[in-house]
Amino acid sequence: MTTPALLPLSGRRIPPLNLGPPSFPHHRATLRLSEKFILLLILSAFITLCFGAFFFLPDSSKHKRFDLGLEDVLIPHVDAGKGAKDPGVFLIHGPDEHRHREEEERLRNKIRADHEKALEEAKEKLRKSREEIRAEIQTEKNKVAQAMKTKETRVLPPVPVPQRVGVSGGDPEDAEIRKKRDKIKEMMKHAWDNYRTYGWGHNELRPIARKGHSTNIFGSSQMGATIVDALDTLYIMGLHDEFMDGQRWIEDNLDFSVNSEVSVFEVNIRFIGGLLAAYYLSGEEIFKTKAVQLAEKLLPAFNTPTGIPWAMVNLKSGVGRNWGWASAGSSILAEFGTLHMEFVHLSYLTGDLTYYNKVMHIRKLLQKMERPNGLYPNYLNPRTGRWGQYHTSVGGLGDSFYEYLLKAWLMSDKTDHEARRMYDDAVEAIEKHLIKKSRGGLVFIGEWKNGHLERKMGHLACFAGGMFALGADGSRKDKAGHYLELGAEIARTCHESYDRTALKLGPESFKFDGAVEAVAVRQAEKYYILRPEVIETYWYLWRFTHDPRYRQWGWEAALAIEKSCRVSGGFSGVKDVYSPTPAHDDVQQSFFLAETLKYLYLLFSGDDLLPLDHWVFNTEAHPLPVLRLANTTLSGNPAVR
Ligand code: DMJ
Repeated sequence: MTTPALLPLSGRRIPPLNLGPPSFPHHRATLRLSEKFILLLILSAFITLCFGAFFFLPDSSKHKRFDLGLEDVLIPHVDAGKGAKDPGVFLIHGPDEHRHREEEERLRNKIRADHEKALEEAKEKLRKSREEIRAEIQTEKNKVAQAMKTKETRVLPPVPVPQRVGVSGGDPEDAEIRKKRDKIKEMMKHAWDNYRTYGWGHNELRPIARKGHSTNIFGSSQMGATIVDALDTLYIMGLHDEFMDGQRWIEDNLDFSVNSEVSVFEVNIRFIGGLLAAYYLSGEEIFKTKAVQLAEKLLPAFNTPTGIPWAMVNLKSGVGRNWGWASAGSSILAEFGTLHMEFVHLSYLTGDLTYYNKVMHIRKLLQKMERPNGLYPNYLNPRTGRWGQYHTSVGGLGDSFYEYLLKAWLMSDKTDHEARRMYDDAVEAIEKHLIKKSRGGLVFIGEWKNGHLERKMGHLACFAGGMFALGADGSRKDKAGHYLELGAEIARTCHESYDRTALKLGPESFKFDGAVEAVAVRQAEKYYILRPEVIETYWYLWRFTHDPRYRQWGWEAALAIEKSCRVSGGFSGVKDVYSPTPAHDDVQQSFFLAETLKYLYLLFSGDDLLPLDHWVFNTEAHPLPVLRLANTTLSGNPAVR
């Protein structure tokens, strides 16, 4: 719709050249109509004059170059026969002269015909009534508006959408379990409703100050991170009004043309992952459209000498850079290595292989690199393609890179053997060099730093229990039992890290040093910020073993969160899990709704809700369907096969 806003609001007014829409004041439309007529008359008179003048010009054929084609003009002729050497001279000789005359005549006739046609069209226009002209102009305007809209909203090819298996339900038969699941749903309502009331549209919520909150990972703008992150949890919980509310906000407000520098990794796992999951669960096209729009904004991050993306990118300018704290200007393994699942889905849905090629390029590059002890260092310089500091971790900075190798294989319906091979190699190296048993018999994953093993494990690394269990099936030398057992050991250790605190919530990081086992030592490592990893591992272990201890441990964690993190304005992290009186950090992280509460809900649901042979969860717990490409292609379109 053309709006009066298109006219300058101040300064010199530009006289309107075309007819306004019917909603414009009538006198203005009438004025423009008359002007249009005058304009048309002048235009047709001018055309007549120009073409008439053409016939009064002297016969230009004498100048020989009149009717040279574009090619002739641009490509100099060299007359080898006469030995002419100057390529800058255009010459036409006897035998060609006749052909050129004919050509000239043909061109004249064409100009004459065009001229007559133009005159006819002008006359035709003048015969039309004002209404007809007005209607024609409006049609033209609509066409332009439509074309602009189409350009903004890229038309995506129709692709066979994978079956939406188990997107709802999972009602437990046991009344006790049902009660627990209802409690988790109530916690989700509490988190969402308060965000809705106090933080709507902001990235996150300050539940005590009761206002919006954000961090640098989301840049300077408010992009409703909690809304996007929470959508699929709301959906599977059957909170449809809340889901619709979120969908409406996304339709009306989620805009990525903002001058804001965001984390490529975080935006990918939370926003693109969240939007894709919401699309696959609900079938609502808007989520797919927004995911693709956002992905396009992330692509400039890959413009580095190696194709290893920058950690951050400005969504408007496309300028990228790395975190100032990262070793030697490096990109981070867990960041550039955690794009694969979402990018493969983007290629599938758009038919555009750009996304797939970007992540495959990263994989190829990593494969070529030498790895100390078979381990992947956490830092890689995107300019030189060399490793930064030799620090390897299955927790922060490394974690989800390993997770995505396994999940790339699962998501490909177990056909991406290369990914599986890389995962198996990596896990073997991790087991050999990083996994140890404490004196008290707790299995933990340490970190390789500066040439030695740090006997420290982060809360983030606790996700690996679930990963080992998930990767058990299909492991080398039929070691499924071994990996399931390893997953269970990690779950036990992480449970201990919770159980040995006053609040029964796990610290950010814990040590295995002498008498100290699974306990944080430094004050700065004692916080719990509503993280999901331990509960995530309980859920995977529950799905694979149905050992009731995992539901028991999950319930303990839920009660501890309810007791120490719940405040009247939502849920907050705590600063010290060893202090019996919780000091709140006043942040309700978006991943609490995306992951922690989702995994808890799934833990108390039947296995038919989001079955693992149909869905693969991204690292932010957003379920993406397995792509069974037997009848189609990665680009989603069978014709591209
Ligand atoms: C989440 O955003 C993701 O799980 C990510 O992979 C790392 N950790 C946070 C939550 O702890």
